[in-house]
Amino acid sequence: MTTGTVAVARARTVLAHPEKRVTLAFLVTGFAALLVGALIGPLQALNYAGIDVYRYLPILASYYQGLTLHGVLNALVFTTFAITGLILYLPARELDMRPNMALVWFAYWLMLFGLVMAGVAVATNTSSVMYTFYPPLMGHWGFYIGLTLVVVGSLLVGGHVIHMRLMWKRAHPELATPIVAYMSVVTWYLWFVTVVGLVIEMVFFLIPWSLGIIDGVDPQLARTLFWWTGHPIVYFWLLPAYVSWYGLVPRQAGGELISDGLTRLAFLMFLLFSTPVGFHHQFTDPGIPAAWKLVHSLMTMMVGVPSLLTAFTVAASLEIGGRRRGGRGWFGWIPKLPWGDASFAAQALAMISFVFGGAGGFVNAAFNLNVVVHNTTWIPGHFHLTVGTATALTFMGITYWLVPHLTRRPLYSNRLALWASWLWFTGMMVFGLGMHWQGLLAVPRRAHISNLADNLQGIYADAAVPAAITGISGVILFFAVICYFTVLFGTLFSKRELSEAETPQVPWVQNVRIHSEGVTRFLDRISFWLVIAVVLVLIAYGPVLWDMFRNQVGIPGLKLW
Ligand code: HAS
Ligand code: CU
Repeated sequence: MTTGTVAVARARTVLAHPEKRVTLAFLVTGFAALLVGALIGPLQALNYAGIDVYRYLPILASYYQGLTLHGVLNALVFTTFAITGLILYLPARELDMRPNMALVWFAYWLMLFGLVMAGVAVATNTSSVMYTFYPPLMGHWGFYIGLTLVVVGSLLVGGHVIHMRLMWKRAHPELATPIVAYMSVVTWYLWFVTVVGLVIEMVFFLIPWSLGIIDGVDPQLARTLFWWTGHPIVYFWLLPAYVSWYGLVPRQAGGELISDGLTRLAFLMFLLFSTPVGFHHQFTDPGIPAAWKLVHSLMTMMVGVPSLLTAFTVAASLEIGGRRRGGRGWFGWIPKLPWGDASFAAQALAMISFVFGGAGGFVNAAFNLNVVVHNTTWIPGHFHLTVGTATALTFMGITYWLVPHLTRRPLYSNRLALWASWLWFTGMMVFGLGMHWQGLLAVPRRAHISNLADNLQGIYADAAVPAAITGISGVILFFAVICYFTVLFGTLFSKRELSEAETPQVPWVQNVRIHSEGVTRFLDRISFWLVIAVVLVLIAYGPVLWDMFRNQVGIPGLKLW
């Protein structure tokens, strides 16, 4: 094909699929945030090896400013932007519907505006409150309003995707929602139930407080509202990765979806059990009756079940692929998987990391074991295997086919992409080892450990080995970041254009339409399940929050930096 015909073909696909551009905008913004956030990561790891790089870095005022930027950009901004793009694009394509572009672009600009506001607030060291922004630490109002706008923008897109699915159902009442759209829509419903706590916290407490309209905020109430959102948000990060693990990766591996019904059931279980569990972040908080903490602890075990289901079904779907490629024996199918394909390898490695991240989660969730690990480096160890690898590495793996698909540019280098994926996986596993281990030796999280006061010097000397391991992981991860972003930008700025035939297509695992009957029909009534989810939240949070609302003790803001 000549350059001219390629350009014409390209213009045609852009016209036919205007959602490609906006998806790319969401992805690139999210990954740009990750680039900045992830480059700060090695500094955190080196801190835990006793090396204080902050001393030599004039652009960051403190360890805590660096940690805030790291957590906000990676865990809040990267995830929300990338997810919004991903689970807008996939269901729109699967349902073959055009999103309302004006609305979606408006949401994008609103989110970008919010990101700039919050980013400026943190960058100017007015809001070193970390990504949990617990009062009485008080940030700048721009920080709270900015983050709220990011959430509002994502809700606009989520509401629109839900609306698209309803329109599709109206046009096809006899069919069940196709599987990827189903998973995406349930994830958006989950996000709506999830954000209620945070929105109340922001709108009624933190924003008026930071603007000086109210004098104080009750830290306990604010923490409780925060964790209403703060736990299920982790499934908002995880489920888009599951969309890929269930709906796309098996195809990339030559396998198939094990069970359509089980997949839908797993997602509904997340919708039901993700939110009424937030007290597992507050086991050590006073003011919450132990009985309610126990209820949340048990509910947490329930929300582990759909992930356990996923481990078996996704592994089985890959096993089919490995056996079709000639794998024999119990484990012989594993080396036969397409490990040479960077997109597959990244996501398979992400799955493996999640086995360890998930197992640690059950330790955290156990009422009594939590006391050992809470507020130690064990916790960042846990969440770098979950959101930092299961989610982030999966999203990286997705970009290896999605960015060429959206832009018609060839992947910069599959080989370098493989390096990036393995380095990320190795770095995070090593980091996980070092941090979990240090946590068991009671090293606190979020501590500027490389700059201890004189009377505390040597207090963590028994953690020297895991501390060194943690430091090494930071160096590995630095190289992973360089490799990954070379691939991403190399792809985006490539001069070569792919022909239509060369451009990767969405690897749908199941391209058939299923009739809405029997159990499938029951599972497809998502709004019915939503009502049950809301009732469970009201039961789990109602009495405690009611009590807290009536007994508020407002505390003025503190700035410790
Ligand atoms: Fe967690 C704290 C409990 C999952 C993220 N978690 C955190 C924090 C974050 C976080 C960010 O109960 C810190 C918040 C803060 O700053 O304070 N977590 C759990 C439990 C699960 C869990 C029970 N967490 C996640 C996920 C996250 C995440 C997912 C992000 C994406 N977590 C806790 C608790 C705390 C906590 C307490 C508070 C601790 C404290 O004291 O502060 C479960 O959902 C985990 C279930 C997972 C599994 C694993 C299934 C494995 C799969 C892989 C399959 C592998 C295959 C391999 C197929 C059961 C699905 C195939 C083979 C090949 C060869 C390719
Ligand atoms: Cu949690």
